[in-house]
Amino acid sequence: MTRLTSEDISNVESDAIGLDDRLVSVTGHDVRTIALEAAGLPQCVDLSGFQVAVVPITSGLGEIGGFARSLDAIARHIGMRSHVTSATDVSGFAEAVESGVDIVMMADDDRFIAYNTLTGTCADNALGTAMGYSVVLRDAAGGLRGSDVLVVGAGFVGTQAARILRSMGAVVTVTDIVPSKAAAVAAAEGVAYMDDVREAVSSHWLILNASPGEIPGEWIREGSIISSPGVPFSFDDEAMRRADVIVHDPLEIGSASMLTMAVAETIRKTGRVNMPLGLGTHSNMGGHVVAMHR
Ligand code: PYL
Repeated sequence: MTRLTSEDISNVESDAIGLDDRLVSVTGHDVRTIALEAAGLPQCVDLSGFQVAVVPITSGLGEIGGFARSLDAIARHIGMRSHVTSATDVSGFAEAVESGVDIVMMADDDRFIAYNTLTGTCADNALGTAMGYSVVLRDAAGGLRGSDVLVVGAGFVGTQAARILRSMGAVVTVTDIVPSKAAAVAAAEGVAYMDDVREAVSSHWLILNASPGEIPGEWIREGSIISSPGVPFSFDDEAMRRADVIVHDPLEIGSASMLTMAVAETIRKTGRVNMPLGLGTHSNMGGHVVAMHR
């Protein structure tokens, strides 16, 4: 997993890049909507009933400047209540749990999780990122059923994305600079693979890029739609000219999707939701859903 730098995330707190506006222009949906879709929750879920605590973690390579503040801002941006704990590490986790929050978000050098204090489950950022960016690709493409989709990168995110995109009805091909990794994911997920990354990229116009490596612009087909969680962002000017859409952010879509996935665990476990009067009968989670918890 490539480690973010404080420079990578310097715009997250201020949302200076106007991610929502850019996402709405290419997918029709903002981060909150995409994150709820990624978690399989209806758009009317009231996230303000959930409290998040972000715990800075100093282990290993230590804190990333602005990381905890950025996560706090993302949680608020999708409508949740959130704060950063005053303590770090174990003390910060204890502070969060003892304060009665619903979700604890924290990351060391190897894992980035949203811990659900009610269910004891961990929503993982790799899955959240794969879900969120698969939804982005589907929405930007106007649906993926029967469409050829390429996943670049056979790591944690790419593997999950291959499974998710296949479940969305896409005809998935995986490629990686290490062909054996792509072959292994293809066998495990029941999808195709291509050894040659350049040939794979140049033969697809729907791409989920889950690799840290650069994809040279001359490989990219005109009009491509690229959903790209890969850190760092590595598309050259030619790529930006040829592609119709390239969606990338360093943290928001994956973190927001991880939070909604953690929230969905609570809703599933409690099963108690308030339905406003007059909505008549509802199946599943229809109508205005306000998750009750505690
Ligand atoms: C979560 C990001 C996405 C890509 N790479 C992952 C990464 O940079 N992980 C390291 C996160 C370290 C956070 C540090 C802190 O500030 O709490 N322990």
